[in-house]
Amino acid sequence: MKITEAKVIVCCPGRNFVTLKIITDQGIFGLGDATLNGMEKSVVAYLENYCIPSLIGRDPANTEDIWHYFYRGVYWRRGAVSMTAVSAIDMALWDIKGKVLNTPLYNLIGGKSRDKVLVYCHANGKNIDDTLDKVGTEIENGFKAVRIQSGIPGIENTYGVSKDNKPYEPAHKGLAHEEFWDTSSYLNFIPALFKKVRETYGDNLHLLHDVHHRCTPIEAARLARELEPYHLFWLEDPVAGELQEGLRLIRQHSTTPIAIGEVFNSIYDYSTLFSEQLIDYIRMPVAHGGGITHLLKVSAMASVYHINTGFHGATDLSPVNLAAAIHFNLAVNNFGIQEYMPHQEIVNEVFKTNYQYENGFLSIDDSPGIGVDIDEKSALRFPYTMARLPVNRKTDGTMFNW
Ligand code: EZ4
Ligand code: CO
Repeated sequence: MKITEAKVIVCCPGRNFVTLKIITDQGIFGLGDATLNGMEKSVVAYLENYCIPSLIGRDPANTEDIWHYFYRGVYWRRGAVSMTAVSAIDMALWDIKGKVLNTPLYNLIGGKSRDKVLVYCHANGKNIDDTLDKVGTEIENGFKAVRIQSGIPGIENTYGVSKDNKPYEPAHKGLAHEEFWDTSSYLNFIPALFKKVRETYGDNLHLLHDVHHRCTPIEAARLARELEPYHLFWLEDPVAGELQEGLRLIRQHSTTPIAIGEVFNSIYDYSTLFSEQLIDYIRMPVAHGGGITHLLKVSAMASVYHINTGFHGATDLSPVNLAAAIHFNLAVNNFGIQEYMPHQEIVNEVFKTNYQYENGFLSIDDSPGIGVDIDEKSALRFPYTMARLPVNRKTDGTMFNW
């Protein structure tokens, strides 16, 4: 079997998605998610100008060799843009492999270790009362785990918290919004929020919180320690992860579990965090973390250090990524939790999905490969729209230095 064609499909059903479609001489094709929020066109250019010409003629079965060809073979390796492209190629090839062998992806990577995948949803409120209401709604929707974010007194805009109840979308149309951030207001507010949540809803709900890398290590250590009485499932991205040693400080002060790495893209971003057991969950999604081939290695290494998966699953990753993540999460032993925000209804006009949410869990049917399809004609109805993630400054105007 040979790869005869590959194309990149860009569409914007409510938000931008980039999809790689790899086609073979036997008519079987595979899909990979290549969406990188706010940087979509860079991945498109890399795939079209550099990767696709080198894919033509290769045997799609050789997922391991092709992964190394595009990772090591390019010389200028790693980085979010190139790793998103490598991930999309890898995903599409595993999709083809499953279709050729007529079996779902999870069967190719260990079979089912569980029948369904525990997910967490988002409760984003304007203030404490609004946030508490939103948590209540998600409990009614059956969720066993909720990520809680809230507008903060003294901060005009809080990342990802919409002022008008729009669907979750941290990116804004056009150029990047400039927002202001004040860490001391934030640190004073968050423990009080979680105290209220526990008082209102009790001890059984799993609670998560995302710091979006806005603390220094010592600030994060204070937050993690002050949140201890509320037994978080995890505290996410407490600090920027580039300085891996920075996580030592948080660990020395707190038993709050730590998740990190939605912006990471290779195992080398994690090596110190793993070997010193400085974190508890890995966040790289299939679409940015090197695809199935690389994440199998990352999660295997993580399991040696008692670290579990907790993949990024925001709506700015496409249904192809979510389906691939469900297969992966069904298979690996050290699955922890999967982030889940339902895509807007309009996304279903382009993507035909094979997964289902029920009562706090996601499951997937047994269609071969990843099992998601794209309606290319329908995709044409939703052209790319420029959008960027916001930029943060301190209240005195200094660029935030995380
Ligand atoms: O900032 O998906 O854990 N989830 C998150 C998300 C990410 C966006 C970036 O595109 O942090 O809100
Ligand atoms: Co996050």
